[in-house]
Amino acid sequence: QDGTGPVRTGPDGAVREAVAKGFEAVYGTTPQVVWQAPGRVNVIGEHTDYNDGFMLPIALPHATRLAAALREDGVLRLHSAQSPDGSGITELSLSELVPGSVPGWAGYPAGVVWALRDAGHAVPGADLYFDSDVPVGAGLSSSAALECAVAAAYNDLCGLGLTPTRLALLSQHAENVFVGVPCGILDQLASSCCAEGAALFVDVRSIDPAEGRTRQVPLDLAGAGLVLLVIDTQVKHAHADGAYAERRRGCEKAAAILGLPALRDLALADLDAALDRLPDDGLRALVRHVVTEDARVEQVTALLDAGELRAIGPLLTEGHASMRDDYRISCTETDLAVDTAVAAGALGARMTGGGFGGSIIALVEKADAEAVAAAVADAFAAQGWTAPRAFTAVPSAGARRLA
Ligand code: GAF
Repeated sequence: QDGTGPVRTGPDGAVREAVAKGFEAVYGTTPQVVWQAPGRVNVIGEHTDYNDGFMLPIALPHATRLAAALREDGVLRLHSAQSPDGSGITELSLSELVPGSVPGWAGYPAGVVWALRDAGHAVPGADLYFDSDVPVGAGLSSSAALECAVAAAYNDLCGLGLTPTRLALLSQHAENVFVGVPCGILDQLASSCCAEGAALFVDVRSIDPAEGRTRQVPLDLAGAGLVLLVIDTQVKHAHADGAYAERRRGCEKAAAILGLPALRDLALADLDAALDRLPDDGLRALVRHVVTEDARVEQVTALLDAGELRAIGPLLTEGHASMRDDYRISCTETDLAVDTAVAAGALGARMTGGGFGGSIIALVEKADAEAVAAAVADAFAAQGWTAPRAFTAVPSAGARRLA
């Protein structure tokens, strides 16, 4: 069932040692610390983050591991065990780090070092060695895992005393400004702040957990006899980045027309009246998705709080229909995966992440998990498409140091 490659489930000490060995092989010295930051799936609440709304992600066991040692010469060196060029080391001068200056995957870790310095933390250079099993391009937040691992390791090494929430914000700033991707805060909060055995309810207007709004919601799937399947369609459509930015602009335009700070400020009860005030069907559909999606996050969270895990299924499937019909970010492959999973007995299913491919999640009875994954695999084979990869999402911890 697990087709995504090895999830390092060994004891922390063994994983730490393996990653430290990789560091030593590349840099010839020993690392000071080893950290890891996970990928995520979002249970519900898609494209709500940049509308100041709600979402409910869990962290995956899949993570980016980072072995790190500080340097005193103003140089940042980066190496990834997954780098296509094998043994290459990217060497950067801290004084030359400016937004847009570092192409490819190295822009994410370099961006975090830039963001820390931009925020007034005079952090030094470092040797960084990455080894990740978060599938890339699968909508599972491999970029956020990279960023949050760097932020957490620097926080530790430099004694910055920053909270996981603050580290998530710095990571998002790196992605927005240094890399130039206009993402919201969902992925970085999930990677930094999730807890084992729980989903993270996020209210973007109040992300400091001390305020009591953003909080851990216990999610014992196994105890309830359930499995949350992740099925990676292995498809990523090329226009995704432009389409994301376009929808974000559409939401901001609609909020401005309605005289609201953000679409989060539109109550579900006022939705129909607000739709009448918008000039076209395109904007109406965006607003309908965001407002109903925020409501779904609140409903799913209430059901989880009440221990009614099976009852969230239909809300997941409704969320998919809303992404497909109103937000128009689904695609043939994710639609077929969702429809097939539901027809094969899933309690509910939806695409997760930014859209235009990537992964779906399906909530299934434990006894049905293999049959549902097989049904989706068969449906893809019948179309002549690349085989999807399925695995079980176990709610895991956010960024942590491996001792
Ligand atoms: C991507 C973005 F990075 C997130 O901020 C979020 O908007 C998500 O798409 C959609 O919910 O993962």
